[in-house]
Amino acid sequence: MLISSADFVKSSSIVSQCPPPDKPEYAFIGRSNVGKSSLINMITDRRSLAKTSVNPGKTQTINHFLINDKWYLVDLPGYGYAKVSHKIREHWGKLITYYIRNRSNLITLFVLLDARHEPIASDIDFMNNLGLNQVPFARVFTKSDKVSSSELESNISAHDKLMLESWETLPPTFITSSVKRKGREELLEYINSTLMVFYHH
Ligand SMILES: Nc1nc2c(ncn2[C@@H]2O[C@H](COP(=O)(O)OP(=O)(O)O)[C@@H](O)[C@H]2O)c(=O)[nH]1
Ligand SMILES: [Mg+2]
Repeated sequence: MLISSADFVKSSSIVSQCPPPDKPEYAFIGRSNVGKSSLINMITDRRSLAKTSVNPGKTQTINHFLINDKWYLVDLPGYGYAKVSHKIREHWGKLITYYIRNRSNLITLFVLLDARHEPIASDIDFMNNLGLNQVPFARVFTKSDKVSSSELESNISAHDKLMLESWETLPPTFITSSVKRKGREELLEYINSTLMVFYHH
């Protein structure tokens, strides 16, 4: 899929401020610093569409970008940043829970996971919860340029093993590097194929 336009639409601090759910939407979520904004810039081929964070974990807004005048790409606030207060964390939880349960046009939630790390319990819990709430999601292992292929393989298989404790099948999985531009085509192909399903219903 070619990206002919990518425009910032708005930042919303509550779900009711989000643009009307009239176009298919793909959202990116993950811990602060996992590489969300970099991935959004890499996918859209815009150097600074999404701001790469200066204050990790501090921005608690939902940012909408309109791609090709046809679908939304959404940068969700990051979680798990140690320096934020309990209050901000609680606000994040409520905002995200409300967003993923109520955003009727959400096609796929991409859960970003740092390829350098072994599974983190809160990420696994988060994905298990998506399952309970029937939110379609995919995994994206980021920063793959920072690990050897054997480390990558072992981290991903540790993830798979944990997920298979509660799932019969694994979600769609992507391996990316915003620095090496890896995984771009695969992600865009996936988005394109699900867009077609949306427009044929
Ligand atoms: N080596 C490498 N660094 C990355 C990659 N993606 C992001 N980063 C770096 O990781 C840091 C956090 O990235 P950012 O996109 O702001 O993360 P966010 O908080 O999830 O939006 C920045 O210093 C980025 O330059 C990647 O694929 N490879
Ligand atoms: Mg960011």
